[in-house]
Order: sequence, then C-alpha cells, then structure tokens
Amino acid sequence: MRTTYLDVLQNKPYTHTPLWIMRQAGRYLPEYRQVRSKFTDFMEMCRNADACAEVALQPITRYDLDASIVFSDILTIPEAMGMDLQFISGQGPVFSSPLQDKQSICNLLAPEEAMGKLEYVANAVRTTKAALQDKIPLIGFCGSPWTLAAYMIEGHGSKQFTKLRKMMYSAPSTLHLLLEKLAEISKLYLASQIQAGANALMIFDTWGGLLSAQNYPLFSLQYMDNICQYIKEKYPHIPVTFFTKGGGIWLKSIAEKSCDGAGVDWSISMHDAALKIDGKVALQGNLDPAALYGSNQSIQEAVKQIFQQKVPTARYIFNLGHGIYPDIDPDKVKVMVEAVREYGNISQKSAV
Ligand code: 1CP
Repeated sequence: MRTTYLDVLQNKPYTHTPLWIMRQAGRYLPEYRQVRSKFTDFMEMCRNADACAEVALQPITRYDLDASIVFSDILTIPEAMGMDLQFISGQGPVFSSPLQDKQSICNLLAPEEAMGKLEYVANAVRTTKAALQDKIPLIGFCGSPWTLAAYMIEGHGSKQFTKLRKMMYSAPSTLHLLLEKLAEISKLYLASQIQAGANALMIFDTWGGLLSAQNYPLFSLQYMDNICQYIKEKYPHIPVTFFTKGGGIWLKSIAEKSCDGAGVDWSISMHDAALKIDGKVALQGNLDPAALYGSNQSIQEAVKQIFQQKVPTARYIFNLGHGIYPDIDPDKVKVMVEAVREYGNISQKSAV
C-alpha cells in the first residue's frame, strides 16, 4: 500500500506530500452524476454498497490521490437514531421533526440499538476496501457531536443555527445530554468502520466555528476528544484527524488533544497554523475551494504559495480548506493535483 497519508499522521518519514480532496466523490464528476441518477433518494444510494464503492473509486481512477474516503454521509447517525431525514435537491438535508426538548432527545434510539441500523455503512466500507485492493488507505468518518446536533435541532442547514445556539444558552444540560448520546454512538460507529477495514478516521466539525472561544472546548472539542480517546485505547495504530471549519484560531488547543491531525480551512495561513500546533499534530489543508474557479496558472500559483508558506518542519497533507464545490471543472482538479506533485516532492529535504 502507498502509505504516505498514514506516514505523515503517524510521524514516520515520508518523501512526498500526500494529497486527497474533501468531498472528492461528488457532483463535480460526470461519472458520479451518472451513478447518482440511478437513485431517486441520496440515502438509498448510501445503502447500496456497490454504488458507494464505485463512486468512492471514481476520483482515485481519475487523479493521483493518496487516500480514499468512504462514500456515506454524517447524517446516517441521526437517521439511525430514529429521525426522519430527506435530502431535498437544492436545499440539502431536512429533518421533518427536529429535536426541541429533553423528551425528544430521550426518545432517540439508544446507541447500541441504533448501531443495528448502520450495518449498511460497514458494508460500504468493506466493499470499498476490497475494491481499492490495498493501493491506498481508506478514511472512515463521522460528524462531530456538535455538528450532528446542529442539524438535529435546527432541522436543516443554516447560517446562524439560532435554535441550536438558543438551546446552548437556555438549556445547556439538555444539549449536553444529546452531545453525550452522539459521542457514545460515534465511538461504536467509528469502531465498526475500523473493523470493516478503514485505515484512518476523520471527524468533521463543520459547524464548530459558530461557537465562541469559551464554548468551543465545552460543546465541541471535548466530545471529539472523548470519541478519539476511545478509539486510541482500542486501536492505537489508527490515526484520527479533527477538522473544525473556522477553527484556525483554536489550533493550539486542538493540537493538545488526542488527535493525530488537524484540518485547516483557508482563513489562516499554513505558516500561522504550523506555529500554533508546534509539531504536535499533522496539518491538513488549506487551498480555498474557490481557487479552482481560477485559470490553470492561478491554480498552480495558489498551490505553490501554500508550499512556500508552510514551515518546513510541519507534517503536512495537502487538501482543500473545505469540500470541493459541485460546479468545479474536473480538469482544474487535475491541474491542482499536478501542481501538488511538482511542489510537494520533499525527497531532497530531510523528512521530519
Ligand atoms: O445528491 C447528492 O449527490 C447529495 C450531495 C451529497 C454528497 C455527495 C451529500 C448531501 N452528502 C454527500 C457525501 C458526503 N458527505 C461525503 C462522502 C463524499 C466524499 O467526501 O468523497 C462526506 C465525507 C460527507 C460529509 C458531510 N455531509 C459533511 C461534513 C463535511 C463538510 O463538507 O462539511 C456535512 C456537513 C454533511 C451534510 C450534508 N450532506 C449532504 C449535503 C448537501 C450536506 C451539507 C448541507 C449543508 O451545507 O448544510
């Protein structure tokens, strides 16, 4: 297996900067849209292990990437806990009955019981792992408890997530009850992905950046760390990356937790990010996804700039600062990948 992605996270020597792309399987690829068109419902596609494996491999076939990610979604967990979930085109995920109070949280299925409904995700991991033939590692994932709670309480995506933040201040113990329940199931869920063949894990904290500096450690980071510590005890060899979108300012506290890597969005330079983590974790990021709308030359320049900013001793995985946009031209991705190969060869320098 080409292990460079794992080597960077595990602090082993490596000779080129590994790269993968958040949301690398998705609508920007015509071959994804073709498979997607066979299913009316997005979750129906997630339940089909062969379709999941096929679309997970599409970006690997097209581009020279160092990791594959399981094709699924973070909202599989709330659905398994009993919430009705629809993906409405043009609007994204919608829960018909968002959580409103303590009673609705108590009514959610218990972690062990909900896990019984998530076997399809482990199947997707197994099928994708077999299809990859051990060429590159497979990343399993879940959403952070805070980010799952955001959708479960608000009912859908939002700019402000007012209902969620109202609960945080008006009924904090109710919100903590939900976050604890989500952390418990996430432990079992990630463990099941490892047992099915995942080589590394990623926790997506897409909405952590909505929190204040005081509340981020209490409502998001501690729950991600709690999940990660459980995984580390049982599977110490499996690297875990936390990605808090908007969390660049908190990288120092993230790096002090049990994770092996931290994802970074484009609001902070790689140089500043590296200074904050002080060598404690690997960094992943952080090209602005909108840079892929630019000319080939501007993409090459943007990639080059990231490598120039990077502190040479930082362990580093190239990625976008968030998921790729659905209307990006796949040829522009190729330009980015080739630029990373050109500027990210570090075999001449000493590996950390
Ligand atoms: O019809 C379609 O094709 C639906 C689009 C889509 C896709 C391709 C959704 C709905 N989910 C996915 C797959 C997905 N989701 C993957 C695997 C693909 C890959 O990375 O190759 C992953 C890792 C996710 C994770 C995910 N889902 C996150 C965290 C990462 C992030 O981008 O911040 C979040 C927040 C979601 C929720 C979600 N699911 C789908 C959409 C459109 C959204 C976002 C809604 C919103 O912005 O609020």
